[in-house]
Amino acid sequence: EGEEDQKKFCLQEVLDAYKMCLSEDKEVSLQHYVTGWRGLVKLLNSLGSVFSFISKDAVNKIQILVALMAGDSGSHYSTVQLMVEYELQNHLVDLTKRGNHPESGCRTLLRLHRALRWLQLFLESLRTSTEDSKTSTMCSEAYNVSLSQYHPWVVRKAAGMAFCMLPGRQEFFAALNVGSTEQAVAVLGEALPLISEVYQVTEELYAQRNLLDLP
Ligand code: 1Q0
Repeated sequence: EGEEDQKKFCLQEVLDAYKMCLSEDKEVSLQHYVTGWRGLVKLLNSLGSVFSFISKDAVNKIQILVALMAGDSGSHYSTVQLMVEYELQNHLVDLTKRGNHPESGCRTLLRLHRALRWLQLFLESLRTSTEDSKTSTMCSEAYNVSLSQYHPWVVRKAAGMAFCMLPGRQEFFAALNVGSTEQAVAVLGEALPLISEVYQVTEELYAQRNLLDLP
């Protein structure tokens, strides 16, 4: 394993990624979007191996996007806006049913985008939680009103079981590696508006282009 993989998760890194993700004219940088997810996956992995079925899927999607960025058409994948234009114009997206393009950038990013909504709700709940709040409850409540609607019963069941294995609030905040609980809450307060804006910009772009239901 490389040095990078062993480095401890740090919430500040994720925060920085989302800070750099949006340009002044609201272009979403794919590079920074991916960096944000890489950091979150690192955190998820540090919480235990019961979450690996989740992080494996996230890593798979990250790798699809990284390959597109590094590929021959990489110049069209610097921002989400350019990616959408390029893939639509060149008919590289399966729009109504799975076909020749099961791994388009558009449908792959949509899966992460939906997960970002879950993250937004979970972090907001964590930020405003009190000492006796349960992380597993906050996590599943966020999941139930967001990402779960896109998952079949068996995945929802597995996710529910994994949530029960989340560390308690105190330990969870410690895993964020930004100091005391109070400091972690402050960094979450800083991160949330950034994550929300990235989510909002992507949501509007996908809605305009009718891409919110890509198979
Ligand atoms: C802490 C627990 C994290 C729980 C994350 C909630 C997601 C649970 C969903 C589990 C499903 C994973 C199995 C695969 C599903 C795929 O079928 C599905 C659709 O893709 P496809 O190709 O079949 O159409 N994939 C997804 O929906 C993508 C799911 C990606 C989830 C990525 C979550 C990684 C992030 C973890 C951060 C945890 C720490 C949060 C606190 C951070 C504080 C800053």
